Amino acid sequence: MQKNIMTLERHFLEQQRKFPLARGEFTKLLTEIGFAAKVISREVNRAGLGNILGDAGVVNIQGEEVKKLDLMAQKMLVSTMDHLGILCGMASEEEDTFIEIPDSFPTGSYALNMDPLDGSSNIDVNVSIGTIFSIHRKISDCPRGDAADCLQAGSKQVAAGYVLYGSSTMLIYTSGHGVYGFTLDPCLGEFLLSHEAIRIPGRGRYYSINEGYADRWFPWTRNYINHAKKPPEAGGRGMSLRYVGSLVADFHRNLFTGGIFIYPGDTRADKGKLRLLFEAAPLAFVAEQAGGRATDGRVNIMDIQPENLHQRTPLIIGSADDVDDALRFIREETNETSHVR
Ligand code: AHM
Ligand code: MG
Repeated sequence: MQKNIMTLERHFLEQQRKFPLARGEFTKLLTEIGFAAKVISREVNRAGLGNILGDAGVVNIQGEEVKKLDLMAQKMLVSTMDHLGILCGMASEEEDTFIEIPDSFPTGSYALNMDPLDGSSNIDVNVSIGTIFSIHRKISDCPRGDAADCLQAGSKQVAAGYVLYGSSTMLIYTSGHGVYGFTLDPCLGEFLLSHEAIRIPGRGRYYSINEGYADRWFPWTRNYINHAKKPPEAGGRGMSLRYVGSLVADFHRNLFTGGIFIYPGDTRADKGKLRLLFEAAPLAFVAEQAGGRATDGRVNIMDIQPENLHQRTPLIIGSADDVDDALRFIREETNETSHVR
């Protein structure tokens, strides 16, 4: 029998005792995210049996087809979080503007940013997808919150993490005191602590990038990737390629095995595709807390002050030494040109 079973809720309560500034509402907030994740996990697991695969028939602010499961996850998170009296509002990859708390519910002192279901292209084909979340303290003077509460730099996050719906469902989070991982026990229906003080190796075996876009890459990307895959005897790093196409899954693998994930700016989109608030900043917080790094090629992701909710950013994230290698190639190029972003 498994010893010392540590549920998500018990873990948060114990953390709350260790860090006296933590308040009960923060524990409640994270526990409720865990609850929403369990419901989303159940729906994702049985998606092929119900009528919930496929497009929802709408296009989001990014101009992308929204899937039925995207909408289900968005509704589940909003309806789980909006009535707690802990949030002053939310922002989501699936919603154009700041999500207000309905007048009938009290508001609180935190704001939630989320990508309800990341990895849209994999939703209908039973490949790993995820939910990404990030929590900030309310900073606006507006009694019921406004977009400024969600528009904060990554360094101001009080907690962030993701849920991976993979061969098992895992919740990984940090509140600035290390990175913890929980695995969903499908029989108990509870997230149980399975990984403590997660550290990303300083260097990794894998590089993750969409090589299908190589024709649009700036030279530094091509030069770095050539270096990453060239065998050590030829002066390279001899790394292998792994690319799922779900950021959460690619990041999660590299977190444990070491490696680097790159979604660069290129000649078609100089800021790439990924969103600063909903994808890059939360994972940057996790990466840094695990001893890794995250940059847009010029500055740390955590230091970027967002200007709009759906702002995109190039993302280079993973093992510290691998990210430093990539930065070296960027610096070599920026000495000659200035189109890194
Ligand atoms: P999504 O939020 O619409 O799912 O888009 C984000 C996803 C990431 O999970 C993944 O890293 C990336 O898009 C893959 O994009 P591409 O197919 O261009 O490689
Ligand atoms: Mg996404």
